[in-house]
Amino acid sequence: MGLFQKFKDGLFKTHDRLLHEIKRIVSGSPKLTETTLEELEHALIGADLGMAMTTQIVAAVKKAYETQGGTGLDVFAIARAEVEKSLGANQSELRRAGSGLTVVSIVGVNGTGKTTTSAKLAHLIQSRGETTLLAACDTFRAAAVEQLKVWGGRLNVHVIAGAHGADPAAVAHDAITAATARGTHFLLVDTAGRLHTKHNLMQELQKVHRVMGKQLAGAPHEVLLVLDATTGINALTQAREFHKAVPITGLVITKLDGTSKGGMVVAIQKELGLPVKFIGLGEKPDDLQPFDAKQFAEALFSE
Ligand SMILES: Nc1nc2c(ncn2[C@@H]2O[C@H](COP(=O)(O)OP(=O)(O)O)[C@@H](O)[C@H]2O)c(=O)[nH]1
Ligand SMILES: [Mg+2]
Repeated sequence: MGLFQKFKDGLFKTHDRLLHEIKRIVSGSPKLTETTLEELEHALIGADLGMAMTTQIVAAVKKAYETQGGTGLDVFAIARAEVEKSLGANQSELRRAGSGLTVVSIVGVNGTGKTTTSAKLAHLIQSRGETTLLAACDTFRAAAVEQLKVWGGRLNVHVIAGAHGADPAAVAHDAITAATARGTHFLLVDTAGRLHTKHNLMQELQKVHRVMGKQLAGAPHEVLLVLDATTGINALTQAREFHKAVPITGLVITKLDGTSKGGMVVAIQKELGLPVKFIGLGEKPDDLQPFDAKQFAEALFSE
């Protein structure tokens, strides 16, 4: 299956909503009135594209109508172009260490999809012919380590884990030692879910990162914040607070297949200025896809 089809299938709910609403609005009125523009605004905000992006699209539609009249009015093409322009150049490549092991830390609140994303990312890296190791640093819940081990078994990726309740920084340390000894390309560190409001838990995460950085210069080279798309634009607050406590280098937006508010990908990236590196479009190993602005815009606004 091609990338575009994957995006289209995964973004089905958001696309379906936008398609119906925009078609209804455009076909309802041959002329572009203030009412139609308001309805369009409403539809775009309803898909969580955010105020800034919505205003930009509506302004572009209005301008096209004023200069070219009804014939030049292709709302879908205009929205596609504006979203693509706004998301900018593709930055979805993982950061890498200059040489040797690259450490990727996967962080976020509970249930956003960190463990699943760690496993899917291991699968993606493997499919590109590189090696990975997983570190189970969610030591709070016994089930969390088990969950990662099940994934490791399925994907044939080794999982480094400590005892239940072990210090996650110690597990991370052991994992770097193991990955370095094996000459592994990527170490993916699955961390415990934590609320950005819990100061002690954020400190614990800072410690995990600090310990890794002492052991291996530059580690973690990439810190991916996992956000659940079904929480919509509310994820923005989460992201801002996390970013204050631990510098985030990229975003992963999961569960886009489960929401009609997939426009939040655009709003979040625009607001935070952090690149969306991967998107989760389902629960299977290859449902994590590198983000591609052009394909995303097309999947959202195809007719
Ligand atoms: N539909 C869908 N479900 C997902 C996606 N990513 C994760 N999940 C599900 O979300 C639930 C929580 O995921 P998990 O990785 O355990 O979250 P964690 O607590 O952040 O580690 C699991 O049931 C996953 O299968 C996605 O992209 N799409
Ligand atoms: Mg987990």
